Amino acid sequence: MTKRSSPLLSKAAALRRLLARPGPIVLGGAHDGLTARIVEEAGYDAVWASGFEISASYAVPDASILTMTETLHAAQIMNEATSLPVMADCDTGFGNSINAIRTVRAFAAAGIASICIEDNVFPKRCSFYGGVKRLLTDTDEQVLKITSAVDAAAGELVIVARTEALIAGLGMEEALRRGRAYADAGADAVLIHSKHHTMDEIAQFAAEWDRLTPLVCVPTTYNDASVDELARAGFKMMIFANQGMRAAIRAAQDALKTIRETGRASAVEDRIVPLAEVYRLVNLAQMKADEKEYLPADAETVKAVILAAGFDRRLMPLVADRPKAMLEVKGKPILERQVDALQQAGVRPIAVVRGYKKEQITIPNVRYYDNDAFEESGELESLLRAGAELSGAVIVMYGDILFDKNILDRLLQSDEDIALVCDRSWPDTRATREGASADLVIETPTPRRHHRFLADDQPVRITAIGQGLDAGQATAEFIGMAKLSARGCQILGEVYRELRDRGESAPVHESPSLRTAKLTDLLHEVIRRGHAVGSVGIYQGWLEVDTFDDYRRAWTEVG
Ligand code: SPV
Ligand code: MG
Repeated sequence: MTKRSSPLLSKAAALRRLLARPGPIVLGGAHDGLTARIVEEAGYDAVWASGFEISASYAVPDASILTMTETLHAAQIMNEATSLPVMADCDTGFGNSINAIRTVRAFAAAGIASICIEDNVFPKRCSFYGGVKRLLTDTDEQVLKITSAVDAAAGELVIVARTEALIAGLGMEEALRRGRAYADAGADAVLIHSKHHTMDEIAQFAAEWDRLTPLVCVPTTYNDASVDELARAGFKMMIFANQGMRAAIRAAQDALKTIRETGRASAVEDRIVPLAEVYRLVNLAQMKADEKEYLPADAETVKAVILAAGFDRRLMPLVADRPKAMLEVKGKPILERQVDALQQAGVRPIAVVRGYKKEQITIPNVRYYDNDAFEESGELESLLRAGAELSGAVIVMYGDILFDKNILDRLLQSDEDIALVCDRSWPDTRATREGASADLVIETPTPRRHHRFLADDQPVRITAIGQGLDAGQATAEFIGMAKLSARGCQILGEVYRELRDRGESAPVHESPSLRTAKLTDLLHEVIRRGHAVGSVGIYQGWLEVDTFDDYRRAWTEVG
């Protein structure tokens, strides 16, 4: 079974643990499932669901243009794609305190570990945009907003309060005043944002910080500052907010431009990941394992060909006006019963090869093929008429058999390329069948007698088939129902062509010529050439309508 471990800790609790442990917590910016996974693989401690990146992925500015639900959806996708805690950039909290409360509840319900709320007024403007008006929410109101978020989080979701005082040019004192007020309101961490090109500004803030609340920074403009330097300066969390996306933009621009210019994709082959890398990142292997475990083994579609062309003198005058397959058993023709059983088992399309009294076969929803030369040809010739169906998996059955549904299910489960349903009651019942023609088989290993209801514990193969086999040596009787895989169809085709090339009038096993040959004659030749023919063993549960006696039995046995 494929094991999936579910974490014992919530992601919020996991992030709280990281906060309690010594050392820095390094976050990588992401905007979707794939980038969140890349952040995780690169060894970060947590994912920053960046408002800047998410907005850019919609090709819109980072300016409160996206809604709370759009941001939540993006954060959820990231959260599902990574085992790391996700800290979601919630800008202003999407409005006032009332909006912030709903935001906290929605993100907590989605299993997001943390949200960050900043003191820009709604609608916010990205901290780095020049020439835009910068207004911060009044400190008292922002304190109430942080309090509302902390109360709604109830000690679970981690609330990060961010001040833009330095970005807005309000000075260090105002930044510290705001930071302290948010810490005192219960924020789990305080983010001090800066657009200076060195870390001096935030280092000064950290040096003057006089609360226990941990500090967070975003080294985008002061990109020379290292994690170690920032940690030494007093920062607990560093957010590398957008470098992944900026790298991807450059790579995509470059590759697409080069392909357009050169006219061929091979020009960029050395700078793009192979497809297999994408398969790995999306965990295709897991999907394949799940398919094996959780999809039915016979999910491949299986077709059917029913051979119903022949005329059987033994049933005259019952078959004077209709082919045998249209004989009714309790008001329903044999063929219709077969089609029903196949359809119920999901087998489709179903093809019927008609011949004798073909106009009498009028069952809907089946495909018809005709063997008008049914009088002078054999079953094999009829099967060939439906040659168009002999690709992929296909059930081949005689049009005069009635069978229990579970027999068809057993056959569908077989993974042999060629599998025949064989009735192992033959050795027990042959004494009562004296004189009746039967397609006998010899199987190996010899099936154990008196274990009739047990499935074979190893593949049983057929080593001989035919009506002329020694009845005492035969281990079972072929019931006229077989399954071919795509490879099985190929094998039959190859052997048939070999026989045809030998000359159509040469005898084939028990038949005087290829044209009059039966399916079992071809199967004999297949076995003789060393191909495996599997046996799906059953014990009774079917009957063939060849004689009046058979027909009478059908009436008593069929429900
Ligand atoms: C973001 O990534 O959206 C941030 C960080 O808020 S910054 O863009 O640096 O403001
Ligand atoms: Mg942002």
